[in-house]
Amino acid sequence: MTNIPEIPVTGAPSSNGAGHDDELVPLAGIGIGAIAHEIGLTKDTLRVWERRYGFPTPMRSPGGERLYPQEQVTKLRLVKRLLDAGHRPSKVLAQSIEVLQQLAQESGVGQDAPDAELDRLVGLLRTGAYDNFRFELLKRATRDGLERFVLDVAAPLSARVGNAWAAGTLQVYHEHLFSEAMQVTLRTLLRPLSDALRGRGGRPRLLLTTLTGESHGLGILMAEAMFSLAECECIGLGPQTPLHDIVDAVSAHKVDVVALSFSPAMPAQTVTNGLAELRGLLPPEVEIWVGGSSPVLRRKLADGVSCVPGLTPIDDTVASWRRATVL
Ligand code: B12
Repeated sequence: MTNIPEIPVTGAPSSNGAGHDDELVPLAGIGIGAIAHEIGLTKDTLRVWERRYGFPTPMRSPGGERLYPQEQVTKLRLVKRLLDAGHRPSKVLAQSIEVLQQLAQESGVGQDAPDAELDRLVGLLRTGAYDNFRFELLKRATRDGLERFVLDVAAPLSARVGNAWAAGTLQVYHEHLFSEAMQVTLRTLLRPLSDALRGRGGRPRLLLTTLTGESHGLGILMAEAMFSLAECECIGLGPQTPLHDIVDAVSAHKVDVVALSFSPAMPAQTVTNGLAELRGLLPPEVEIWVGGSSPVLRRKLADGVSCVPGLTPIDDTVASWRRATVL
């Protein structure tokens, strides 16, 4: 969550309630760039909503910059999640936060399926028991195996941690600690498999990463685990690879498919522009497979870009590629 700085704002009521237009009164507010980044929207979208739907209603800094108070930030965060779940801006922006919370509850937004074991893991994170948290992840992963760990723990636990952050019961640093522990666990199990696959010529050969601006890297790591289990050769570059570096790596490693992950935090336009640009730079025979919970992926994508709708369809997607390709 962003810390909201105190910035002098003109035109706000003075402490005695009289209100002086020329008086500077410190009020807390967050700038449009920071809020757009935090919520995963463009600055233009925020301005359009303000004009079209009368919300948000930012204050102004002495220099005329928009400043959003905390309660509007909280409401905007909820609005974004409802839109990601398929609600329309015209139906949500004018509603009070109480109505939106009710709507979120009715549509299951931010709600976790009951699972006492996952709740216990989130509890360890919340109370700062990191050594125990890391140990429990590794124990579960070695006991259940890579596939079950990815599907039954890593994926639903990520969603739970995100929901807890959105509900204010975990902080951003908890998310960082969670990501670190999850990455270490996944890589520990994945490494011997990747080593054994190297040099076996398993096709398709995949390059896995996220585009610049998408810092969420767990989804693509989980996808790498599943592609490796499907006996594909995987080259994982980690998150945020610039487009030209992707193109260079594709040509150097004779890559068949570029696999990318998109979270809902990445603005829709950044996703579509990035995909269109990458498609134009790659040779046509190199496929682009995208996954992750960004709502943009549910829309029609550019030609030559396919959405893999989750981790379990990976086996079928790989099998179709193998059937369609003369190896
Ligand atoms: C850990 C985490 C972080 C870490 C990331 C560290 C790291 N190294 O990855 C840090 C702390 C940096 C972070 C930062 C932010 N985060 Co964050 N984060 C998360 C969290 C908990 C998990 C992230 C993740 O990797 N998810 C991706 C995977 C695991 O989930 P998925 O997209 O649903 O994908 C699934 C499948 O589709 C599949 N898949 C994914 N990719 C691919 C690709 C292919 C090819 C295939 C086949 C399949 C596949 O695997 C997943 C498993 O089911 C999520 C919660 C969540 N529900 O995801 C929030 C979440 C994504 N973050 C969120 C936000 C708002 C942010 C911030 C903007 C604010 C903040 N929390 O500080 C910043 C800024 C990030 C930015 N601008 O890029 C929101 C986004 C909400 C929205 N609607 O915009 C979420 C959803 C939390 C929430 N509930 O509100 N975050």
